[in-house]
Amino acid sequence: MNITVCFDKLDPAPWVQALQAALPQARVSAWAPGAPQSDLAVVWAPPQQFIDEQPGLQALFNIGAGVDALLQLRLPATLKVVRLDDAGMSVQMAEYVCHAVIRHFREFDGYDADTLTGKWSYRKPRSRADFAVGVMGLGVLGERVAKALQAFDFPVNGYSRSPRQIDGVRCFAGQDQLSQFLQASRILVNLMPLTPETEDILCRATLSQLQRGGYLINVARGRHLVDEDLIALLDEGHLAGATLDVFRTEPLPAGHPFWQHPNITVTPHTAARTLREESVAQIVGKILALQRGEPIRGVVDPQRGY
Ligand code: NDP
Ligand code: OXD
Repeated sequence: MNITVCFDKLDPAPWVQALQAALPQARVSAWAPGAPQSDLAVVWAPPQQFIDEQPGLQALFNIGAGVDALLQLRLPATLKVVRLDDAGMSVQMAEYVCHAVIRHFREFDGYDADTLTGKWSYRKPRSRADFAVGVMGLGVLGERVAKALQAFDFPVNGYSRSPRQIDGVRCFAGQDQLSQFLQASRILVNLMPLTPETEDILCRATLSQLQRGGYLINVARGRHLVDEDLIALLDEGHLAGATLDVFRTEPLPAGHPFWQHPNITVTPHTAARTLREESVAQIVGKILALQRGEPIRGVVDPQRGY
């Protein structure tokens, strides 16, 4: 079995080494133009040339949860695309989102500002009941986030494409229930995949339905958000702030208004990092399962786009 590794802007060497150590019977190598044919590939945002030069591939293992970059390529219809299924990302995502929610709810930005001027000043306790959190996307990451928020007693709403049931979460599904979901939420967490259906979904029409003083946490993809609409709603006072981890262009260009906006916190696409050890273990487990003819989790449905 030949396995090739093809990454955009990431050194493949440690992955080649780790995969080779876990699969001594296979031949693992980093892809370069003109490389020999492989059976399987481990990829992150590979170029179209890679796909075109490797028509014998049976499966692509994506080293992230989101496959939007991959599905923009022309892929053979028979090629199986497999995404990471948690692999240590859900706990990181839960940490990130809970941190952002609690920082906003408890007004820690205000205390940070007071520290700078040596001011000792309490803020009035706020009621959790007034800060319902809506989690858009109840998949591997969204469900973990919803449960983590519940542990802090926030009211949690959830939104997905198909109906879901999660204990203690008020679940909404499908476009027909989107307005109800938004109107029931004050803090919105986006954890949907980027697909033609979800592109630009965080826009004036949706964000303005959040309760007044709303707060956005976008940890999915930058192309979900219409940047100008967010800025306008913040400046008009309908939204109180936003924590953004993902952007239309990454790195976020110098001079982009998000950098300077007083109510926006920017992080560099780091909410849930791919962990090499966990990811290699998961991918190797799936390769061996496929060899035994067993079903695996995380196979992408190209029609749904995730
Ligand atoms: P999953 O595929 O497990 O979950 C996706 C969820 O979104 C599902 O609940 C799905 O609904 C829902 N969904 C999809 N399309 C729609 C739609 N049109 N309307 C409503 N709901 C929809 O994905 P993960 O939880 O593993 O990952 C989610 C995303 O997080 C990734 O695609 C990626 O973009 C992002 N991500 C960001 C990271 C970061 O560091 N910032 C790190 C890792 C991932 P249903 O349940 O009905 O299928
Ligand atoms: C992912 C990401 O999709 O890191 O895994 O964004």
